[in-house]
Amino acid sequence: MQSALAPGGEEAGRIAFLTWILFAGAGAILLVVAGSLVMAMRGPERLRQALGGERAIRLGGIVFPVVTLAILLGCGVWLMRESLALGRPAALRIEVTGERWWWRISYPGSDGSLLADANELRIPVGREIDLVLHTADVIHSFWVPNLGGKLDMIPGRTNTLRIKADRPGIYRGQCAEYCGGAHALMALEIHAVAPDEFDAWLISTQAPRLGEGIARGQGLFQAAGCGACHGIRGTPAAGTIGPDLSRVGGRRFLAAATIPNSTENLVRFISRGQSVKPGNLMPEFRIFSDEELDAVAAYLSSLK
Ligand code: HEC
Ligand SMILES: [Cu+2]
Repeated sequence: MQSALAPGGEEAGRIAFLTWILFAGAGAILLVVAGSLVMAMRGPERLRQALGGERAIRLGGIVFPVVTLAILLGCGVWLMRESLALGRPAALRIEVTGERWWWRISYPGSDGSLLADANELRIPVGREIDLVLHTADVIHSFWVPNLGGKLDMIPGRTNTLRIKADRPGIYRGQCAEYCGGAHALMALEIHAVAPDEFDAWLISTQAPRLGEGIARGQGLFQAAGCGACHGIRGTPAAGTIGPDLSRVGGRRFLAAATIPNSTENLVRFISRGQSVKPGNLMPEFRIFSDEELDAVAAYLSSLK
């Protein structure tokens, strides 16, 4: 469930708290205003005069909003100070770059290298993480409501969002700034897993496992030129234009959480991707026979 009212971490909890304060405060003010309106029309003469006087307008129309909004602003900045990651950086920093229309992810490898991945962000539960947000093209906005606030990815700028998941789970997010044709199909998932599981995963991702019986699919992938845009660690495919596919077989969804991951859907995306995700920047590959498509899909599914 993608909802800012079901927090899965402290940061999101603070935002939900602020939201409830706003709801309650706005509700109370609405009641008072509606009550005053009725009194101003139907109330006793003295009350009507008081409500229509200049003093009521100065107090209710200027002093009250200025004071309340100032308190709310202070409250918001205070509650949000952690997520702005202004102090010391978190131990784990993961780079997320908005692309039309998918998410590029780079984890820090143990040897200082960057490990490329895409569309499914894995984080350890209970640890603070700084998401270092960039964009490769236009303005995107990173928003995973159950884990934290929304932060724009602005050309030429780096914004840092601090998040922490309190319990394991899958949290869905969505690009929250219109970024062109396939914007609505630019979602992502954050998988919060136990810290040891995360560490093991990060080590294993350095040299992803290549499945067996996939030589034909791998050969076709190479020959068709997929490697010009896609990288797969441990193979000659080293493209960086499209999502890294080193672990594509292990993702729950394809094409930025557009369709569930399956060999069938891999075939669909490769051969008729424009009908799956209209306007996406990967050309459709109609050169393959059905048998060849199956082989390429089997190869990609094996990359976990
Ligand atoms: C011109 C560059 C380019 C070429 C060549 C290319 N792709 Fe892509 N590919 C992309 C882009 C860009 C995306 C992201 C599309 C989106 O989600 O908006 C993508 C997405 C994908 C995805 C989904 C990845 C994910 O994380 O869900 C798969 C699978 C894929 N391509 C396979 C292939 C295969 C197989 C070939 C060769 C037959 C190929 N691509 C050739 C650019 C390319
Ligand atoms: Cu967008």
